Amino acid sequence: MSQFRVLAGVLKGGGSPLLRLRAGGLTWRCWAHPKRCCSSRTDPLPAVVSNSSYVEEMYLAWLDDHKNVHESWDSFFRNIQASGPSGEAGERRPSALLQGRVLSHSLDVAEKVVEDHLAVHTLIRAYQIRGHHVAQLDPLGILDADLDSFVPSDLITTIDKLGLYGLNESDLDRSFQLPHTTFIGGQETTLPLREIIRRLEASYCGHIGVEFMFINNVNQCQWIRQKFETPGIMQFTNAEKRTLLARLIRSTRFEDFLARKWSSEKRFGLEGCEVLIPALKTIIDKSSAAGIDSVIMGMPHRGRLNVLANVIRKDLDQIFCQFDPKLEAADEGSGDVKYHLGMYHERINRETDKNITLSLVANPSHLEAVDPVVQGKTKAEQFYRGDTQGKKVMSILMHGDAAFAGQGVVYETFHLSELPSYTTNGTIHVVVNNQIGFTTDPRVARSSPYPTDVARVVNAPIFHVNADDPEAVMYVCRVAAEWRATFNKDVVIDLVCYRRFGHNEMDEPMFTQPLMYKQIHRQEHVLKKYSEKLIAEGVVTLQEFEEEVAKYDKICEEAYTSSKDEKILHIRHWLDSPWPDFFTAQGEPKSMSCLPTGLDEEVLQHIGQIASSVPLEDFKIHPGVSRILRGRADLVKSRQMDWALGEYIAFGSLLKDGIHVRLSGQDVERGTFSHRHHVLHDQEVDKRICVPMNHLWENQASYTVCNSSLSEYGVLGFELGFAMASPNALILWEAQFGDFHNTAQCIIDQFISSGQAKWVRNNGIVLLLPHGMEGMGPEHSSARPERFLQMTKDDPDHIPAFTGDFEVHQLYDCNWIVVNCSTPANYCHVLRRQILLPFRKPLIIFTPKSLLRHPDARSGFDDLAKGTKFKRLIPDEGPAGQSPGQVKRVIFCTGKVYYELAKERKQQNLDRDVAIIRLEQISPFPFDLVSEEVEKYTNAELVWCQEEHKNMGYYDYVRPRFLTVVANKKPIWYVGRDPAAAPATGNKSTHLNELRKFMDTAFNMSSFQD
Ligand SMILES: Cc1ncc(C[n+]2csc(CCOP(=O)(O)OP(=O)(O)O)c2C)c(N)n1
Ligand SMILES: [Mg+2]
Repeated sequence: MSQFRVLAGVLKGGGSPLLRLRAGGLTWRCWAHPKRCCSSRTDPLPAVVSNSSYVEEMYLAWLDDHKNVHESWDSFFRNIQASGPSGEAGERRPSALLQGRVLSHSLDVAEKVVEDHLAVHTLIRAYQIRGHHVAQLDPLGILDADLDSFVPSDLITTIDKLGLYGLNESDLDRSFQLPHTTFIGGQETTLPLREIIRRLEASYCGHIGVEFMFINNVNQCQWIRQKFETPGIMQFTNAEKRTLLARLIRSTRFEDFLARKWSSEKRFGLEGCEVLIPALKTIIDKSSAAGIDSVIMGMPHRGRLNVLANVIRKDLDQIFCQFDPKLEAADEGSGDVKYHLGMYHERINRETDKNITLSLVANPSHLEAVDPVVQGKTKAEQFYRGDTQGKKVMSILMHGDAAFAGQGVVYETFHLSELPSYTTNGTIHVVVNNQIGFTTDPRVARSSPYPTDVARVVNAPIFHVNADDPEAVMYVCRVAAEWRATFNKDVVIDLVCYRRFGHNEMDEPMFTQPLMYKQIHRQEHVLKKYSEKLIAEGVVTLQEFEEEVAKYDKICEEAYTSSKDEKILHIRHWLDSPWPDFFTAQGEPKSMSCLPTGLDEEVLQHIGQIASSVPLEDFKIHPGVSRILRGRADLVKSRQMDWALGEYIAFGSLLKDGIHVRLSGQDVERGTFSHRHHVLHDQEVDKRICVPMNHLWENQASYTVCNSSLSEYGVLGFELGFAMASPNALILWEAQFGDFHNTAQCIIDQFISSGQAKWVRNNGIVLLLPHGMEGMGPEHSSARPERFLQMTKDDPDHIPAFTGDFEVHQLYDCNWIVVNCSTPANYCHVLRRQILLPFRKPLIIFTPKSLLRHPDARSGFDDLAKGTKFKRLIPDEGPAGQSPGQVKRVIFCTGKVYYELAKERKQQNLDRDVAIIRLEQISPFPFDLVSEEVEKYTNAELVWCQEEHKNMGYYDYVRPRFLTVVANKKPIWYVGRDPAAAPATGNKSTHLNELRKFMDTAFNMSSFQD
């Protein structure tokens, strides 16, 4: 209140040119413009009244005729009059009296007027901030969308609430100047309090609850206020209303049709939120009008078939035939249930007459997992089309209320929305908020008032809307699309609705929500309510309505009849990301071979030279980085490479061939282990950077290397989505340490390992997982190879025929490739092979830590020379390999332990007795090469050695396959750490003891004798 007093004092004592007075968080800017003092009578009341003769002049003019002065002066004098002693009102007074009594009295009264104005402004602001809490959002009228029946005390729901503001009932008819932070006045600058409250109630407390005042940007707040406060702004033409009705008919009758034909099938119907279909169509229409020609969508189960049929316009017979249990699958793979499949469709948008491509990304049951995938795919499309502002390509994500509030990946995805290398320039989120999750009530399913509160972290406006008011829904969709087109930021539409049936059509909701469902049974269908409204308004006739219903029912019946002709189900027809030029017309690879992955010497030299230089002038790098670059230059001179250079050569050579390379993950720019340094930082100019990889060749593809947010689930999902968009890109995600991949387990299990089988789509994403037991403790050690290997689909008991290009055929048949390279050259080869293959498979690479700098873990340029290729297995090339007949023991291993074994063998002088063979590609298991090796060492015992614990690592995977190779005629002995619960010890000395112990076993030639 003290601030109010300050303002009154200023009013009495004259004003400064610019006064900023804060009242309850509200900022008033008052300009005491000198000109105003001698201005015309049509001038408005200045915020600071300081010149008594001016007031007098105005007062006298007003007494002559109230119309003589500006309406604000009119309001001012009326207020003074109303509050003055009775009998004086309207009396013309001599100037002295006016100055002596009326005016001084007026100025006293002005204090009250200002207080009242401030109060009214605070009231307006209260509605803007909290109006949504009392909006009528629940179509059932029994629940509170914000989980709280509390009515904010600063909203005028009863007359006595006026007291909070120092106002009373008699003030309701007083006019008040409106602040520039409201649009409720339309053309009016003042309104009676009664009207102010009425308009605020209409804007904020009707069927739309606008939550936006937390947004930090004033212009954005003003934009929203204008969209929801301007009187009469929510207008629809009759044509728009008819379109809305027609869309509601389709949405409703589609579900009715499915329910009639397949009453005992699960379809996760949309009943209770039929308005979702017209809502999406409005968003798409408006976005198409704004220039968007590609919309990528992700959604859960609820209403998915309806979206496919009525938004994407998948042929109805294709949808209906999915219900036929006799239909046989034509494609390889396991397929998926009908409400998970994706879709891609190009069509003309009827409202705008423009082409539009709509795709719905296939998803698993795991709710919200598809969110980052959709974002990645959208980003990729924007990137390849040069659509840097997202003016052509956009994403829409749909959510259930329980999942939106409960799943952490929603938060992770929101946090990508404003990051330069991850933003899709605004996503429109639509929540089907049926106020229940399976059988669980919201009050026990979330701690936030709304299911949408997560969106507040990125300053996304949230439009809550009663889904039984289709016009209100269309309006918020229109505004959301305009918001996205204007600000390129996320926005949320919260469709507050209900679920007419159980979680699925087989469920009984009365078991758990009896009262809610009693109300739902009484609830009139939205189509009925809206059609009656339009008929009453004369927008359509009953006959027209019935004809429209009959027309759509007929379309469904005809499609049903033709769906019976479908004998075979082509999952291929449900592809969300087709790559037409990459495959043949039948979707097959164009060849079944892979070119060698070696390179010309000049390419190696050129990349090596750029990798060890700073291609920008006057760019001062850190001395430590200088040292690293000098080291690289020395390596290049001696035609050698370390791990970082091998990677550089892989990326650089692919860029030369027009392949986009994108490396994303935590701290990937420098590299967790400070070995990479793909982004150089000027030590003297803040934020000046140089990415030498983008300075390799004139017409090269671009290289994106981006430090990500600290998320695995969200970021890996995003990169998987990015990799979906094009086969001509190498997309890599690197975990900080390999074990952190498990917070993205859902993406790995549900999309990467099984995606092709379920959705017949290829994906060539590469996972770089730092792995190795180096005494760093239980975390930071194991990337859990056992898990990836357990999920491979190659048969341990069956050796495929060694025909054709065995390597390529085996890769074609697998669900993913798992490698652990021991040399930089092989790492480079496998990355290049990933692109040179005629199909795409996910590639899991266990990458080293200490090997990054290990002097033995180097390759010569010759290992990458023209004609060379990836070695799936590296045989023993030393004395043992040269005289295999003499060898007593063959140790097979993979990765870093090779160097420890080789060192130990040398120390124990066993170079002739023990062969060490490296399995570089673990899965698919190189049966052909392993067989060759086993046959070569006829007299040797076979050992698998790993540094991981026995119940981890590779042993469980390789053991049955080795036994298959030797037809169970020989054992394959285990050497490594004992079984354990934790992947590694936290004690350095225990770690070394364990290593010593298994090294002793590996080279004790009597270890396996009875
Ligand atoms: C990650 C995950 N956990 C659990 C489930 C099992 N489940 C399927 S639907 C559902 C309720 C979803 O509620 P909501 O998000 O509100 O969507 P609605 O079904 O109400 O449309 C649950 C828990 C799932 N599919 N995914
Ligand atoms: Mg729900």
